[in-house]
Amino acid sequence: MKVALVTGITGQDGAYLAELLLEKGYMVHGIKRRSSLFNTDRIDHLYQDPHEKNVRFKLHYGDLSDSTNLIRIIQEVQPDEIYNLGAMSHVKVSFDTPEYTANADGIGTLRILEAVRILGLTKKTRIYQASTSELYGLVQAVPQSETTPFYPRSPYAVAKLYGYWITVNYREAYGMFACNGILFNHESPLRGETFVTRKITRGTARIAMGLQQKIYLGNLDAKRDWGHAKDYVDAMWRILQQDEPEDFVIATGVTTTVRDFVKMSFEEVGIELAFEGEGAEEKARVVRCTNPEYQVPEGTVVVEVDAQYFRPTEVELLIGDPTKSQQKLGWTPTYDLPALVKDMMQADLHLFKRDAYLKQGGHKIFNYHE
Ligand code: NDP
Ligand code: GDR
Repeated sequence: MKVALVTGITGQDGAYLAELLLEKGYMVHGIKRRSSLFNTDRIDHLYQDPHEKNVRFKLHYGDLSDSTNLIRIIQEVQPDEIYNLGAMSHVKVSFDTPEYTANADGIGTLRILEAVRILGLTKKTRIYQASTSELYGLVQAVPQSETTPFYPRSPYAVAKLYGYWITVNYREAYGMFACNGILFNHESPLRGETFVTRKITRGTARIAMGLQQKIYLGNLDAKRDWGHAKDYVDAMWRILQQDEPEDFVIATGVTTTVRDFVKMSFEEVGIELAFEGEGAEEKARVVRCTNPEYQVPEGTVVVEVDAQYFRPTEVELLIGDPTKSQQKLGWTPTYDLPALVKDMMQADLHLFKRDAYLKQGGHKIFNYHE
């Protein structure tokens, strides 16, 4: 049985990857952080009682900032494959926590590589590093491929740049099977609530159900190449099954503005929007609502730009060139953007039905939103 170790297993990608690896018959170990509340919502359905026989899913407490902990876990687990998905992954928040981000996302990657080397596992253990399209940052050329120069635009991207290069360096210096997946944005119903797509789909669902009045957003002109996380974790696995270690861009090759993502989400609940104003003054009003289930009056302002969400340095345009991954990995996405939006909207409508019932029953419904 192959053994995998996944850092960041409690995150969006960790959850989908763990599911995929279990389906493929792996023993899956994951590293979770200690937190004052349960933080395993996304993987609770995979939990197996350690008292049972033939358990194939096990969690270990740990942190990418703690070398000795990583060395101990890797020694105990002796993984065939490590997927290093753990990171402070929010670009805007990295401007507030730059040093921590560098430690977890940059040096954290080094700690994994070094642990494998120290333990003499360089020939046994294959390593996947979660690199990112944020490395491209300020546009140098489009579409962005494995050979496009990097120009990171945030503390997050600069930390990931270190992670990218230290992975390449350990591959070249020690002959390790260590690969970067340069993944463009990928989303899902499990996406963190403060990333823009999920903020929009959950906001749209809540507005349709009368639980929220407006969504406040930042730069609506930003363009992203959005895919579905389910497809992207399959690419991660394929990258580690190759004969030779290499880096791959994983993307759909289609780019869309945040504004158009907003329109598409509202269309899912039968609401047509019109945008007016520019920059920090931009708003969107309801033109018509054709779904009798939802009553949002014509003329209601449901989206407003709030400059607090602008980033000190922005990445305006991402569009990936997936040619290499299509040819060498045989990877093609199964979800296009309309299918992704539909999946996320259906999940959020389902989720917030519960809050709508509770509200009808007189319960107070709180919405913490950033
Ligand atoms: P999430 O933010 O959903 O998950 C991040 C995971 O990392 C969580 O499990 C989190 O734990 C964990 N984590 C955070 N800090 C540490 C730390 N110091 N030590 C150990 N674990 C830590 O991210 P995604 O699942 O979306 O992304 C997975 C990886 O892929 C990340 O590295 C991200 O930067 C990268 N990436 C993501 C893309 C995307 O579009 N989703 C695109 C390209 C790259 P907890 O649950 O406790 O917070
Ligand atoms: P990104 O994702 O920064 O691309 O990083 P995010 O969804 O945060 O932003 C995408 C674009 O939307 C604009 N935007 C807003 N973003 C957020 N979060 N909140 C808003 O209110 C808002 N309004 C507009 C942003 O300015 C940006 O241009 C994600 C993360 O998953 C990274 O970890 C990963 O590496 C990259 O994708 C690829």
